[in-house]
Amino acid sequence: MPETNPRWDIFCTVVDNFGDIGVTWRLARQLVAEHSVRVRLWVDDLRAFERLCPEIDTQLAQQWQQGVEVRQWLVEWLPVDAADVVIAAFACQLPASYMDAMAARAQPPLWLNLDYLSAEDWVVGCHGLPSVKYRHVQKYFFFPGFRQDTGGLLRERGLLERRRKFQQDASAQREFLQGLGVDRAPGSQLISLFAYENAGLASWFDCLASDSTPSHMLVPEGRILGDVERWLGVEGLAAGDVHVRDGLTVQVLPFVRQDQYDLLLWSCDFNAVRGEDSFVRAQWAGRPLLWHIYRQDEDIHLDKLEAFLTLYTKGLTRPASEAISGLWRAWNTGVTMTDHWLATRKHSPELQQHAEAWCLEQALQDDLAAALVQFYVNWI
Ligand code: TRH
Repeated sequence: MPETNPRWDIFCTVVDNFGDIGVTWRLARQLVAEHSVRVRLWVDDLRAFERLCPEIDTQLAQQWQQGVEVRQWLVEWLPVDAADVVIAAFACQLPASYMDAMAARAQPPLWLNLDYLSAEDWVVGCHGLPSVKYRHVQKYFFFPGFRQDTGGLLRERGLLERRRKFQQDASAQREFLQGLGVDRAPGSQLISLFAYENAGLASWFDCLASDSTPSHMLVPEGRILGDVERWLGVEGLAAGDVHVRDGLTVQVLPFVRQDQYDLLLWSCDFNAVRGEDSFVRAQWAGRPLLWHIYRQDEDIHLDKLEAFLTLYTKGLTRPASEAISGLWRAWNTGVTMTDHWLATRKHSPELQQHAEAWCLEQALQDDLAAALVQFYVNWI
């Protein structure tokens, strides 16, 4: 990569879970691959990173992965020059001496706070606004989002074409699933389940078990396994375990690398996802989804949920809209899922069509990496 290409620094603190590193790693790769910029990704927890990208060597202070320079963000910060563009992901606090390095540059860098994803109305008004200043270096808000006048969503070039090709290729799907040890029973619906602890799980699983259409539930190892164990009446579930209860087969999968997770979502008829990154990826899968939103104090996450539902359900018939909204609300408040799941099943052809239409509509927006690059071009 020519030395003249702009240099970007992306800072990521892993607060909990995988969303912080999931988003920044995806963004860093895309900036390098599609915009020829040089990216250093500073991460304070390489073990979380390793789960998404097993090639990561957690011992190294500096390494290159897929064209991205990955740097361990150590507590003892060693001075470095500041880059042309500096992204603090999710309001993380930059090291003090790095801020001094930003201020010491002849041409100050573009300093951005990459915010959390929300469909709320106020995001449009705040996207791109100046935030705080450090000496003469101005910081700006950069909001991802679902509407024009936001920063858009992460979407790699050619993603939807790759997805469509895979979904039309039964043998590629079979091969991928077999690689995970999954043998889909003919006529069964395939569901992926990635969620936080959830009291609504038992009622959903009861419903699936008693359905005349068999279901095959794929559960990557993670926080939901405790609820799955309680429902099955077993302990110590691990990747590879398969349990059948009437019409429901429950299979535990290993936590797959990030690029494989897309293939899992593309293979399933219905995806339960959580947080931020898996939520967006499930939308690009073009299949109906169930979102377990990240919980926040004073239930403000429920406002975010409603804001998204308002956008997402536009264009659905009223019964289908009520079915999917009811299901999402139940899942996020831990109440019984039974009636909502039955209603969702009833409207499944319409919800399927809608998922594809929503995906195409969202893909009309500039993707987040392109929007960031454009923001920089406009700023210089
Ligand atoms: O892990 P999360 O719950 O992350 C959350 C959210 O980002 C939330 O908004 C934030 O506040 C909190 O972290 C701190 O869910 P998310 O965002 O979906 O991230 C999961 C990542 O893990 C995503 O990049 C997909 C990836 N993944 C795999 O790579 N393999 C897997 O098998 C699975 C299930 C997920």
